[in-house]
Amino acid sequence: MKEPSARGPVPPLRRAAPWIVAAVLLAGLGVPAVGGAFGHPASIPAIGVARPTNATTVLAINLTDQPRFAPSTLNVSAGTTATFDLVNLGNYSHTFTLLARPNVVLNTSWSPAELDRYVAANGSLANVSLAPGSRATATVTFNASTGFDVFEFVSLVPYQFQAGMYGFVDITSSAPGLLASENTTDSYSFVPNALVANATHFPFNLDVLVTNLGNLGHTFTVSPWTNYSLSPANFTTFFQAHPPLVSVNVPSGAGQTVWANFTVPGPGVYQYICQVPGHFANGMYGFLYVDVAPPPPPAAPSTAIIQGWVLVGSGVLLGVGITLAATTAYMGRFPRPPEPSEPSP
Ligand SMILES: [Cu+2]
Repeated sequence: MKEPSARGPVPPLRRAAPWIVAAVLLAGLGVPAVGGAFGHPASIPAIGVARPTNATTVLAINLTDQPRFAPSTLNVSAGTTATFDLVNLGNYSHTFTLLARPNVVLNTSWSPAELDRYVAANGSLANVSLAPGSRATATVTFNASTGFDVFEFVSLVPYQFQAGMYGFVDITSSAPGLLASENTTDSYSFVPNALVANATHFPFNLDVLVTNLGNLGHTFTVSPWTNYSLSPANFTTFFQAHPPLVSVNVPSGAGQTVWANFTVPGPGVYQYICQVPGHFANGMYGFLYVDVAPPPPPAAPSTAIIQGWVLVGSGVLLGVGITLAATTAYMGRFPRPPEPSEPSP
């Protein structure tokens, strides 16, 4: 076996070379750690809260001596401020008296006194008297919680209600009740990935304005089931069996928007996903919390560029590296090599 000493003593720096390389590698791990490359904080999910719509509408009603309201049935979207534009076409006075209590149909066999007592006891949303030929307006806000309610209106002039002068305002489901905003990104995420909608009546209408912050096309697809987590592997077959509450295509291109208008049948947690292949699997989903408290908001992100554990870890790595480098530069390597047995010839 050839003795190493046969080639003469190895220079100390050459003997130390592997240790120096190892030390540089360790120090190299520490430098990017200090820079935060391994401690990059995840994006913080925000929570979007649905708010009532603020639409306004004008509804024209004629009051006649037949006596009738024309039309006698009106549709108003929940969340709408409605202005009733009232015109008395007749030669008698009439009133437009919109009852405060929803979903009550008054009995036309009541006497005028009984009708007056009911209105006095239960209140009205509007109560306007119109002299013959006059015109007046009444403005009433039907907030989001009135979705699917029906309000009756009557004339309180004696015996007009009993003769058929009444009608109904239907608060419809076909138009906005609550509004929310959602965004899509090219990093396969919904921002926010939690929406909160609080309602007192069900079902109610929720309109979500989805804006594309990136360039990729997406879908906004809401599961019909509550408290059920979809799987990237089975959502296609799931939606074939259980159609989503809504599924809209979010057009590609930054700034593109689309409305997702749908009816929420009841409280619970609804998952929404992007159906574009691969997007859901990459984390493109969120949850709609309906009358359910969302999870507590995440802790505020640290404003420190370098977090404590990153500093400690990188400090240890740098220390080990510096110690090894200094030791090998001074001593060569461990253990010390055997002394040469004999001088070279
Ligand atoms: Cu997508």
